[in-house]
Amino acid sequence: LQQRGCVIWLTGLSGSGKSTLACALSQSLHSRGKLTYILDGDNLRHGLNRDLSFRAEDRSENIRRIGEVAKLFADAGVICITSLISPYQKDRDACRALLPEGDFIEVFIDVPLHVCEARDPKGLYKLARAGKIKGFTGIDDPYEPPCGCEIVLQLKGSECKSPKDMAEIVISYLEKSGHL
Ligand code: GGZ
Repeated sequence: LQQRGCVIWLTGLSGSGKSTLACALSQSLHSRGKLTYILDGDNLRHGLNRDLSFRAEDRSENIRRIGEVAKLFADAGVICITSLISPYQKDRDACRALLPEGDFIEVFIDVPLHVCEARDPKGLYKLARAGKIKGFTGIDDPYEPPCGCEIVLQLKGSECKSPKDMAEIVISYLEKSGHL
């Protein structure tokens, strides 16, 4: 196997497009013959992490476990893409510390709350505003934007970059960092 594994850690609000970017990125890497695996917070909460709530301690534990699993994939030479809100800097830093220098690539999907809320793909923001979901990230629970992350993906004017465009930015980074 001639592939150097790494972790591409996507962080951002609910509805910012993490899962969509993870899929676009994975497809693009597959077409280059790379092995990838997506660890999606929302999916893993139905299995591995089904005992965890959205309290701060449980979010930290969710992130810790997924960070450990991501490290195993990277050790095996896979490009592991994680897709979790991961709202706390200290939790993201702890996952970074598990990997060799340069192999943890933190990507902030910097979509403002009002845009995520307007998208509201699952209607969760509406429920949170109505007080039917308590402790929803961005509404009544914190999100700490990364400082010093490897890549920031922002809105271009009023338009969002397409998932494909965003995937290309990450791919260019991986080329420069020697992962491709
Ligand atoms: C945030 C919540 C909450 C609360 C349910 N706060 O957009 P989604 O729906 O599909 O993704 C969100 C997902 C967040 O899980 P993570 O494992 O990524 O979160 S964390 O990293 O903070 O542990 C959202 C849904 O679960 N969801 N309740 N209260 N998001």
